[in-house]
Amino acid sequence: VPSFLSPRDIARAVGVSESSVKRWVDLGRIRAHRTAGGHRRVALGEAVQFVREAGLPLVRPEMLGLAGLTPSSGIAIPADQRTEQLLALLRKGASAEARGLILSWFLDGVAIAEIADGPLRSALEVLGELWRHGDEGILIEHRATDACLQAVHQLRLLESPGPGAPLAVGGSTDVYLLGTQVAAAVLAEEGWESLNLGAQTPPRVLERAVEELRPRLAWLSVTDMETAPSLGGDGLGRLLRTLERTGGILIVVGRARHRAGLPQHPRLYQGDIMADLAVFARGLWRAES
Ligand code: B12
Repeated sequence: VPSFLSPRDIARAVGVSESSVKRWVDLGRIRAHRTAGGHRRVALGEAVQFVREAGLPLVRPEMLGLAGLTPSSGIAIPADQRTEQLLALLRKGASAEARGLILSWFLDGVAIAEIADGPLRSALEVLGELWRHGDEGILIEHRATDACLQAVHQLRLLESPGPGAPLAVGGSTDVYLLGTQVAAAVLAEEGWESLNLGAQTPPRVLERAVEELRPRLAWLSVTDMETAPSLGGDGLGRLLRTLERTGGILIVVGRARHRAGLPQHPRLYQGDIMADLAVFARGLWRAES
């Protein structure tokens, strides 16, 4: 995938004339720079953002490196049908189609947090019951998780934070990868630079990152009920003291966070869903800039 596109590439992708795209660039509707030779060049992330905001259908998604996308029908899919659609694809192992579907919602302008809190979470909740039914169920669940991880990774890459973006660092305290990966993508969508330390990140490792990188925001995703109680101990206390010193804030979210015995602390925020993180990150950045 090229990281910079010409007006012609974009014109082909959305099925309009090259001169229209050039005009939009010149009007500032699409952010671009000029090459030494004076040609307009648009970063992939800017092009994608433009497509999302303008509500243009992608007639040739492969021009933006988004092959496999479910072609947009031009009719927005009702939110309550998204879970069923995604579930059907994940169940039968149609991973590329599932990824394309998620991407098409994103390009239709649905926020990453809304995708994650809605269909992604709901579909996995259904599939999460299957492990009780033996290996076939476990296979379906694992395959679905892989498809979702890939989709979220792609969304994250499409959101490139600009210069001067504030930094956020986080991870998951257990084996669960999706929550922390979604958090990184949501933050990228809100204009943050994000560093995802991934699964099995204990508070002391996050503290190390805070010490070194001084992020304004740190996050922890807590999903496993068994290991959650060990979170609220010494390591967390030290992490919070370090954040006090560096001026950062910690947000702890995940289905098992209430098991973690978290203390009341001015540097500690708790939430339940990705939308909480999006709102919080937006507020924090505004407050400081
Ligand atoms: C995928 C999955 C796995 C995968 C994880 C793969 C991976 N590397 O990530 C694997 C196969 C490893 C796994 C293993 C197990 N799992 Co499992 N798993 C799931 C499943 C299907 C999906 C979880 C997921 O990623 N969801 C997608 C994310 C995006 O949604 P979410 O986790 O709900 O998070 C939302 C919020 O909490 C919040 N959030 C989460 N983190 C963060 C972070 C931030 C910063 C923010 C703002 C928000 C936020 O936003 C999200 C979107 O709304 C769930 C089903 C379910 N109901 O959740 C079971 C589930 C969690 N697993 C369960 C079980 C029982 C297990 C096993 C014990 C089963 C087994 N014998 O295999 C093992 C134990 C693993 C361990 N040591 O902890 C149970 C837990 C029951 C309980 N007591 O809590 C569940 C609920 C399934 C079920 N119905 O029984 N699992």
